[in-house]
Amino acid sequence: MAILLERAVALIMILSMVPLSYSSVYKVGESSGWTTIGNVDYKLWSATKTFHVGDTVVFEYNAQFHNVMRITHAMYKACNSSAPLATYTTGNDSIIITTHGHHFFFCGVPGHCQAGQKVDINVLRTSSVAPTPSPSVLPAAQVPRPSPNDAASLNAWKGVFFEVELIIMVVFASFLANVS
Ligand SMILES: [Cu+2]
Repeated sequence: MAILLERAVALIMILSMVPLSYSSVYKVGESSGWTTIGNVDYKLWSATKTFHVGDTVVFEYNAQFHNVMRITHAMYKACNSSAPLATYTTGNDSIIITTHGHHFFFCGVPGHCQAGQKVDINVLRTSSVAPTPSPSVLPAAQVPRPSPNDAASLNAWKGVFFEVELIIMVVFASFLANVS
């Protein structure tokens, strides 16, 4: 029984080290949150982040005064809230980014998008590489850009990790089934 416990703990430790370490949670606007107060520069906020597929963005706001709408690029540019792709209204909305490319959001309350309450979360195709230093440390131009080949091989490795995790989970499940 002690061996079983030891193995289980080891497996859980392995699992906790694998792909979960790749995803991050980003609070939009940091301590300011999602607001029209204080002229938060969401464009700048977004530009200082390196988003990856699997990351979570959190919109924190007073639900009496704001909301979150996911919209197309055209709607984003025009601040057109007539046909959002999705609307969030809890005041604490966690949205997992599941695809590469641009993800546009704004507040659908009249006038708020025009006042700057809009953000473009851009997940670069090569962004699955190690996190780059923050722009305050190094100007973006000096940050060495990984070659597409490096990114591809890293993506391949990520795939392998996911597979390994799956295999471990299957083995673990059958292992438990055998014991009981
Ligand atoms: Cu608003």
